[in-house]
Amino acid sequence: MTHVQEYDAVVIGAGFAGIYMTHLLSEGGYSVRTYEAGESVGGTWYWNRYPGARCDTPSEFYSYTFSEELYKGWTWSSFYPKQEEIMDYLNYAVNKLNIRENIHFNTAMKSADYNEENKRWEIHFTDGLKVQAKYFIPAIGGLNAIHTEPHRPKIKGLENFKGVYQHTSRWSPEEVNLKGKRVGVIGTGSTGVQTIIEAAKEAEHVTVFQRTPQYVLPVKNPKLNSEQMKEMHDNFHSLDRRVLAHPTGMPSFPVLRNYSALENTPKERQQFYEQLYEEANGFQMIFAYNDLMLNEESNETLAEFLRSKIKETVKDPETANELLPTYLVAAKRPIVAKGYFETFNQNNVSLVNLRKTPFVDATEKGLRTTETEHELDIIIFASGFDVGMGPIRDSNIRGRGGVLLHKKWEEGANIKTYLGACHNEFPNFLPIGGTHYPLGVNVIGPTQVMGKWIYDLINHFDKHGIEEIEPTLEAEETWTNHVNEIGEMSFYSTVDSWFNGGNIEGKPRRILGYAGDFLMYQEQIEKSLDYKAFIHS
Ligand code: N01
Repeated sequence: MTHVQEYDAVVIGAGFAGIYMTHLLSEGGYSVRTYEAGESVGGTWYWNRYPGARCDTPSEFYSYTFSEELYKGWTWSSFYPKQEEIMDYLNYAVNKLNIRENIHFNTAMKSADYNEENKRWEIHFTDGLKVQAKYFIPAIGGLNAIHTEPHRPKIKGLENFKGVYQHTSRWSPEEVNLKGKRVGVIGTGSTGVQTIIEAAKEAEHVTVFQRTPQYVLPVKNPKLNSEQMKEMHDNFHSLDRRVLAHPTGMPSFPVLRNYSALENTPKERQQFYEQLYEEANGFQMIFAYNDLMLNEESNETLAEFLRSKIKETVKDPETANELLPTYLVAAKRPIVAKGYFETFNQNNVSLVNLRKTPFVDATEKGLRTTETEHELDIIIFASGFDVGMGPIRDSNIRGRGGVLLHKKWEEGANIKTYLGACHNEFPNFLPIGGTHYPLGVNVIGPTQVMGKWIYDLINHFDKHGIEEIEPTLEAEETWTNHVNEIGEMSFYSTVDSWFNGGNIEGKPRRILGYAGDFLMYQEQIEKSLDYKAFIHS
């Protein structure tokens, strides 16, 4: 009989969450093995290597804050770090935390089964490897296109296209050079917008295929000088407190006017929005007043301002018109970018409104819409993800009685979790960073809060010699109802997006994350610390 290696914990994925879990468990004396499908650490930042990939959370807070030494040992070069720099940072973190040895690369998970007899998880990998662990901790994120297929519009005859096509989440820079090429970009979310700006600089022509127009918040990206970096390091002592006290975990964006947008006259508002637009400080605009995310009428004042800026920027009125969003600002994930609308003034950029002229099929030469054939050398799918459900479905996770998690979730129609971190009938299964995690919050905050929560939970029950833990059905129901109620009340339910499954045709429309802010989320976590929600044996 072949020997099956057993660990206290197996972590899947070596992105921000996986690295943090690996560190906590290994420092706590647990045997932990982490399996990563890619050849490097980085997680989403490893896979999404598309042109222009950059983070829109300030680097000051897009960093681990649990270790002073780790924080102060790193220097960011700019306010908003590029994909390559985040990769360097995570490689630095793994080395500094001395956990590289725990990570097994180029190993993708295929399935995981809970064995009720020996109370261990059996995790299977695509290369035939099988391991066992008491705790199974997927850290694969919700926006994942590695443990599932990336989401692409179904375009008839794509196989006939003689050019190159790639999804941004599986980008290989070695294979695609946009210079001098005719490029089609499908999708105008955060990824599409960043890609379009870069492609417009070097492609012969960029055709933007847009389904829904977007608000884009302007940003400058100043370099960080040594004094600013020193100040960041010097302020470390208060960093965690500041992050935890901010509704989105980004304390550099305070509410600027602590009253309703409707309390200012239109002229006052206009002046204020103009000033903020000029300052171009990314997410700051949605914190201009304290009710922009709460009151539709207030939100509409900002929406109207942003639309006026699109009309002012884009010279061709017809194109400008096609680019105007109509829903509430930040009801879809806000986009932060520099110079997006300006690209439409370039001769080499054109816009296709897929609502008016949808795809018919792909041809040898490009993409055909109901209007015309667009000849292309490269098609870029910046069309997003089957968030939450995709990676869960294709990870084939079986709990008690061999029940598949995605079947229990009725393919997305009946998603249930407790705090997004555990599931009834799935003992010792503790995913971090996926379904029912906070939406609209700097992901590093909840990752650290929940990483610590998972570690403390394991530690607590282990100390008491407990073999199996899982939340009660009631705890799962209560949390899920809370998530759904808040989701329904929030702006996130007012327009189709990956927040609610509406980005994918036929996908059940369910809020996929926690729509309360970071403070509300932490309150819920606090309440759970008596562990009364758990059944154990
Ligand atoms: O994905 P998306 P993303 N036919 O789902 C369109 C994070 N992120 O990869 O709006 C035609 O947002 C779709 O259209 P519509 C961030 O959290 C962060 O861009 O659904 N079009 C949309 O335009 C972000 O929110 C950073 O109507 C179709 C686009 O494809 C998340 O990742 C950078 C279509 C998909 O947009 C996901 O962003 C990048 C179809 N059938 C990403 N299906 C930063 O930190 C979809 N689309 C800066």
